[in-house]
Amino acid sequence: MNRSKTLFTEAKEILPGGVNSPVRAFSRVGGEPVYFNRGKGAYLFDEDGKAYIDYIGSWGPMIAGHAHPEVISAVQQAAENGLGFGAPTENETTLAKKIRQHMPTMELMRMVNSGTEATMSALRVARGFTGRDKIVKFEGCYHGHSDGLLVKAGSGALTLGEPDSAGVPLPIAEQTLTLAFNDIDALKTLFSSTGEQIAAVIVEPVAGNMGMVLPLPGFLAGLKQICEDYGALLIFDEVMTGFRVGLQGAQGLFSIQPDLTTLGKVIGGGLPVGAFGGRREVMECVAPLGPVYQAGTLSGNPLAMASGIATMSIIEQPDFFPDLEAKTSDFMQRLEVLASDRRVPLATTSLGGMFGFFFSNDKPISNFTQVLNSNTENFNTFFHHMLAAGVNLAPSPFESGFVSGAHTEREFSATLTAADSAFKNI
Ligand code: KE4
Repeated sequence: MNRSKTLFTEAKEILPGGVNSPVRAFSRVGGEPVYFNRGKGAYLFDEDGKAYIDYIGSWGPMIAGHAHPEVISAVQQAAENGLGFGAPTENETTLAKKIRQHMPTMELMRMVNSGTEATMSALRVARGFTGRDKIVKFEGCYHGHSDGLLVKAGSGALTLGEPDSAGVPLPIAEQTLTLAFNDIDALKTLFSSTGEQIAAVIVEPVAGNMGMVLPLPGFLAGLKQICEDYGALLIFDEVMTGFRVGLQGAQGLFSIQPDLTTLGKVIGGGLPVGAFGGRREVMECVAPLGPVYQAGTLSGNPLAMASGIATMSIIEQPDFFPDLEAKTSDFMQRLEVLASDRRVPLATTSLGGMFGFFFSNDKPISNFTQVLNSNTENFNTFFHHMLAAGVNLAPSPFESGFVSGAHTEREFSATLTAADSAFKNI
């Protein structure tokens, strides 16, 4: 009995590709998605009752583990008081204060409902504050699906951007310039010719959407300096890394103070929350204080705030991140040893509760070109072997993996046993 197959066939008749977000359709890895109907701790359970050790965690939010009792209880209590009032509530301030306690660069911030809304709004604020139109992003970094960010490099890195999706008007794409991640010289060259027109540089401080790629030493500091030199704003898109790579995010790990930060995922604990914020003088541009308009019916929703506050309270426990960092790093090191013993080239990375791996001889992988040269066929073979063994990995080589507070040695050793068997098939 494969109830997932039946459900997917039914879904494809009414949802594009049968999904509400493309990566879930298994287009990168082939085959068909598994339908889950329950999660608990480190596990998801499919429609036929099969258990999977989960390393997607709803793409990052489930850092406390699925259905954590404290999070569920907080959401239940909030729900009993109603689902939304369309008016300010105390918990919006409470969550904002929790965020700022760990990310003091977010002096003023606004809640939204997704990472896309957060980055789209941050770009508008940067343009409104600087009066400039151009934006710089990096190849392989993903910042959600707003028009100005679905852009790829033009024919030459210094030329105007081209749409990376149908439906994005060329004039909008041309305002976004795309460079190679970790190439600070290319950024200096671009700014020397165009710097006065650039409103902001947006970057995933640790790239998580081309697989996981760390910044090279000096890259982030170089971004910060160049932005300062030319009066552009530095936007850290920490939708994925925020409260995932550490309690202070990537900005704390790398001691960089961005002008604006965008957040999502963990701060909602699984419910729809995003946030953008930063320097007070910049954020005072935002309506109703200033001329940059931004709004949202469900922004600051009581259930989402309750879920975010409960999740933050769990990860603020003194031993949460030291334990998460240690077990995730140990997991990746053991995976790399197993691959090496089986003569399978594998490069792994981890920071906090975030990890990535590439089937590649390159070590480290530091840019999108190297990512594209990794062996995606090996990834697909590995992915399907692991899924059959009850291990749920991201269905794409260009994603990252996530460990929760609920993952224990029991899960890691079962995962590594399955991985060793998979490596024998590669
Ligand atoms: P959302 O609009 O999906 O909440 O956030 C967009 C976003 C912005 N910035 C970064 C760094 C992100 O990683 C994301 C979304 N991440 C993807 C995972 N690669 C979400 C999964 C999906 O698209 O279904």
